[in-house]
Amino acid sequence: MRIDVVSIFPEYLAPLGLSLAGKAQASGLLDVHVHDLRRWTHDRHHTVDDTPYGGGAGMVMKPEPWGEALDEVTSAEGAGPLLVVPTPSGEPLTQRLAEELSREAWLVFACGRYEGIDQRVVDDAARRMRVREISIGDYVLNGGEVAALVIVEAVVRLLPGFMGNPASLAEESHGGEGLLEYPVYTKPPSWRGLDVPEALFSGHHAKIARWRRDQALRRTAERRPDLVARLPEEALDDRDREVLADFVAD
Ligand code: JAH
Repeated sequence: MRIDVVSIFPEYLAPLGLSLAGKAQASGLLDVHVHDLRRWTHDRHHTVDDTPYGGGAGMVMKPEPWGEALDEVTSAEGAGPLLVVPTPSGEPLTQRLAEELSREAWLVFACGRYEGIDQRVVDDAARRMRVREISIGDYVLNGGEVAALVIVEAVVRLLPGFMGNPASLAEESHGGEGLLEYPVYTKPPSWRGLDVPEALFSGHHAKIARWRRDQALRRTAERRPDLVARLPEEALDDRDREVLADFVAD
């Protein structure tokens, strides 16, 4: 996979050279290129922002540097890029979306700052490439860079051949079960007066699996009632329904 990132703070993307994405790059699975948007400005002050039409607080990123940057960055031959624009008004990042992105050959991230990028940049890009405006959560950051890092991390760990153990991917939170993960424990069996739950010492696989599922259901009901509401009826057995009835908020 090739990833290009355009930003006025390219140094913000330095973590892409470290650990996860760094290993993927060293192994040849990933090829990351970070670009300074100001390279596509032509005035002496390298201006990238201007006041918003219609008034309002803050500044908006001018379209011209973005247009030139995206023209040049996306001009290479080969697979058509997917342009990703991190924005709080985008579609939510989910594990399913991360899986979709992991099947792309080429992602280009446009990281805005200030109040965002002139909408015509996205509308123009969409004339010749696929564009997805993506939100990593309902909060506002100072720019799209940190959101781009989050999206890249969620995607790169899914690249075929990245992790040693592909089976461990399917088992994790939000892998498809629709439940939060159960709590996990390791040695020692007692620590600071807290004991590992007895059920985990039974050695009975079915009993352990049932205990873990109870815990997962309990956590999900307490922390993510939205996920419980979306569980398909056929995903729940009678015991599941009993556990949920004990923990639904009322
Ligand atoms: C803020 C450009 N969903 C997280 C998120 C993503 C991007 C931004 N904020 C929050 C953002 C300012 C300018 C993008």
